[in-house]
Formats: sequence, structure tokens, C-alpha cells
Amino acid sequence: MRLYLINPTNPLVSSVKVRESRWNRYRVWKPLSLLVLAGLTPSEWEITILDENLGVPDYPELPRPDLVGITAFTSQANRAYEAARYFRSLGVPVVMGGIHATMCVDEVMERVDSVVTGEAEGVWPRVLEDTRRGSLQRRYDGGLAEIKDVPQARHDLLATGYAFGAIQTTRGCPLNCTFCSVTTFNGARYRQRPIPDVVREFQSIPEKRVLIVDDNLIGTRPEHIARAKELFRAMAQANLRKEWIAQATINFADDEELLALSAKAGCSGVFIGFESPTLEGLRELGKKFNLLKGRDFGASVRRIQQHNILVVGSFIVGLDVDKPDIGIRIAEVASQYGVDSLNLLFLTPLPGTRLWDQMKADGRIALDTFPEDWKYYTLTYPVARYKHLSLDAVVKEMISCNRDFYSMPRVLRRLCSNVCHRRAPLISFVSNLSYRRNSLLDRKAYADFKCQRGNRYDCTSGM
Ligand code: B12
Ligand code: SF4
Repeated sequence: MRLYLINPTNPLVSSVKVRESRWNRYRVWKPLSLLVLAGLTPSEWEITILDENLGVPDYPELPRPDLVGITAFTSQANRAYEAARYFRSLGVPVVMGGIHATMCVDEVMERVDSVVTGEAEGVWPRVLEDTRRGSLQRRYDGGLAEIKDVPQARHDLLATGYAFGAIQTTRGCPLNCTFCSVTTFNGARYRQRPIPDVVREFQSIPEKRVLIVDDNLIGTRPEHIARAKELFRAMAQANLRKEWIAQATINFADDEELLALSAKAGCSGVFIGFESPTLEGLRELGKKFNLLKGRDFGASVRRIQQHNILVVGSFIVGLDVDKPDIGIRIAEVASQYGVDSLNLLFLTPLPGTRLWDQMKADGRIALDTFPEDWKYYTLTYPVARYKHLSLDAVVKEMISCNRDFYSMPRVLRRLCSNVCHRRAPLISFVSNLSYRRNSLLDRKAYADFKCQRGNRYDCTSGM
């Protein structure tokens, strides 16, 4: 039995534009969901993973499969439907799963033969067995998996073409920020994989550099942090010889032992959501964790960097509290905090989030011709009506923030500082150049976007 697992591309995502910016070669990430599905697949299936981010295959040239499985974030949904249409026209059954299929079941049901909602561990073997018997069901619900059932991902199947491998060590997040779908999808209970499983899987990853995809690697409670320390000790002891990057909340900086152990285990960078430079902004987003009284973000960033760990700071523009000049303010605050790279995103209502429900109720979702408009839900296009910022204004804030933070003098200043402190200067420099180049590409993309979609914002600004 032949199985194709497809990761659809979205050409509007700047980090997959490898031809336009060679720095993006370092930012095409492995579709871990498909490696996990492959790990759940019995050996009688011959599996091919087709990651369209490395180039869309010439499907008619490929042998006919017995089943096609497609994953998709919301921003990939359109391309997922195109691929599904093609294979269904050949009479090949198509099953779709992942976050978009879970949040928009009805839309997806209309376009594929079968939908898997939730995490796949509990149901994927049954999907395959039903396919083999010719009795594929219309819908399977995996719900939340038992964390011990998460298999070893098949890292051997996509062994070339990427700068980073990928692994997951925990699922779920208790924080439930308004704009984020993780708590709805993976649950509020923080589930941690058994440490020996994680170490064994790490050892099977061919790349030297690895992205740990966890939404919050260390968790929030003392028992989570204790487990993170245990994991880091085990990783150091296993002498993995890997450098890895991960996502964490700012409490990562609060525990010296945790920082030292993570560095020893190979941590070279963390991605931290600061989200807003103002308290009102943090309150609006429900980012309770960053509201800790008396927290000095600059000092927190420095404590992390002292362990030779780079910090990428993520911020969001377009909050109800954001007024003109928020872009420059974010660039200044990010520089004050001393982050090594800045990732600025538009506030985007993603289906299944509290923000979606609120904006929908308020009639503020500007791009709502679905599924066509999903391609703009990359967080790099303004898809909503913002309270104090028109379409032009919010785009201007994005551009001015990136122009300021990634101006050449600032990039070089950060490079010098990282060289002086021997803090992964090369990685940081490449990351800065990649963000800089992508922000230039995005500027061009906004002009095209405005021509094609600008009329949809008629009632923006000063709502
Ligand atoms: C790693 C990651 C990335 C990587 C992507 C790597 C890749 N190609 O997969 C990068 C950094 C590139 C990325 C980019 C983006 N991401 Co992202 N990302 C994640 C993250 C943190 C982990 C994903 C992951 O690997 N999980 C581990 C695997 C094992 O879990 P999984 O994907 O859920 O798969 C399981 C099930 O969903 C299911 N399943 C999945 N696919 C399929 C397919 C079939 C056939 C079946 C049966 C089952 C199935 O089975 C799997 C095992 O249980 C998630 C958060 C999260 N917790 O999922 C956000 C997340 C998926 N990202 C999100 C977003 C918004 C984006 C961006 C749009 C914006 C951004 N800049 O962050 C871009 C879009 C890129 C694009 N190409 O369009 C949102 C998506 C929400 C949505 N409705 O789409 C999430 C949920 C985060 C959030 N805050 O809400 N992301
Ligand atoms: S943004 Fe981060 S902290 Fe907030 S709910 Fe999502 S994963 Fe958790």
C-alpha cells in the first residue's frame, strides 16, 4: 500500500521564498506532524513525505498512491484543497488532519474524503486499516492523545534539504492567550513526553541543529520546570552534540540552574512572545504571564544571553490599544530589551481562538471570503479591521518597525555585541539578514495585497 503525506505550501509565506532570499534556506522547517504520522504507520505501507515547501512535486509523474494524507495550518488550506482535488480526480481517497481540519471541520469535509480532528495518535492506525478494507469513514476524532502514545517520529524520511531537524517534547498550554489556538487544540493540560523517548528520538535526528516545536518548552509550574531540568540533564548526559532552539515564556529567565542546564543540553536560542510593549496590550491579549509585577524584561533577556542563548522576541501589532507610532515604539522597546531578532506579526483572528469569536461578533474580520482568503492568514498580512489603525496605517507601522529594528547600523551593532560576547554571532547575523530581507519582500507584497484586497477595508479605522 502506497501512502503520500503532503505538506502544502503557501507562496505568500516569505520564509519559504528560498529563491528570493537565500537566507530563507535556514528557515524552511520540517513538517513534524507528517513525520509523527509516519511513525504511527504500520510497515506494510510505503510512505513518501512530500513537503511542497521544498518545491511542488510534479504529481502526475509520481506513481498512483492508495491514500493521500494532507496536513494544513489555516494559511495552507487553499493549497491543501488544490492537492486534494487533484488526487480525488484520480479516484485516490484523501484524508486531511491538523489544526485547520479541526477548527473548520465542515469546510474541510466538503473537500476531502475523510477528516481527522484533534491529535492523530489514537485514530491513525484505524484510518489506514479502514482504507485498506475500502471502508474509510468521513470523520475520525483523535481528541487529546495519551502522551506516552506519541511515537518516535520518522526522521529518516525527510533526511535532506533542511537546516534544522524538529522534535516535540510536550503538548498543551494552560495560558490560553486570546489570539492563540494551542489551548483549544492541544488542551490546557501540559503533557510531557517520557524523557527516555525524547532522548532516543533526538539521537535519531540527522541534523546538527534542531527546532523543539513545543509551544512552551519549560511550562509554567514548579513541577514543569523540575521536569524540564530533568530533561536537560538527560540530554546533556546523552551527549547529543546538537544545538537546538525552542519557544518559551519569559519565566525561562527566572531560574539560573534551568538556564545553565539548558545551555549544557545544547540550547542556542529561544523564541519568546513579548507581544506588546504596554501593560494594556498584554491585558488585552490575556498574556497574564508577562504581567508579573516588577518584571524587568531587559534584565531577563540579558540573563538568558549570559548563557550564550540568543533571544528572538515576538510582538503583535494592531491591538485595540495600538495607536499610530506603535511600530517605532515596538522597535525601540525590542532594542531596549536587547533581543537578537524581532518577529513582528499582525493581530490575526485564527479560527477557534477567543479573538476569532470576538472579532467575528464585532464584524471586524475584513478578509472573510473563505476558503480563498485563508492564504492571507499568515500573520504577515492585515486581515482584520483594527481599532485605531486603517489598512494603510497598520501596514505603515509594520514597515516602520522592521525598517528601524533591521536598519543596517542596528544589525551591525548587534553583530558586534554578539562577536564580543561570543554569542553565536553567525546564527544571529543570518537570522537578522533573513528577517531584514523578508521585511523588504513583505513591503512589495503589501503593495500587491492592497491592489487586490484593499477595497475590502472600506470601514476601517476610527471604528
Ligand atoms: C512548528 C510550528 C511552525 C513551523 C512549521 C513547521 C512545519 N512545517 O510544520 C513554522 C515556524 C514554519 C510555523 C509557521 C507558521 N505557523 Co506555526 N506552529 C508550529 C507549532 C509551534 C508546532 C507544530 C508542530 O510541529 N506540532 C507537532 C505536531 C506533531 O503536532 P500537529 O502539527 O498538531 O500534528 C498532530 C495533529 O494535528 C494531527 N495531524 C496533523 N496533520 C495531520 C494530517 C493528517 C492526514 C492527519 C490524519 C492528522 C494530522 O496529527 C499530529 C499528531 O497528533 C504550532 C503549535 C502547535 N502546538 O501545533 C504552531 C501553529 C501550528 N502555527 C501557527 C501559525 C499561525 C503559523 C503561521 C501562520 C504564522 C507564524 N509565523 O507563526 C506560520 C504559517 C506557515 C505556513 N507555511 O503557512 C498556528 C496555526 C493556527 C492555525 N489555525 O493555522 C499554531 C497552532 C500556533 C498558534 N499560536 O496558534 N509554525
Ligand atoms: S501564545 Fe504561547 S503562552 Fe499563550 S496560549 Fe499560546 S502557546 Fe500558550
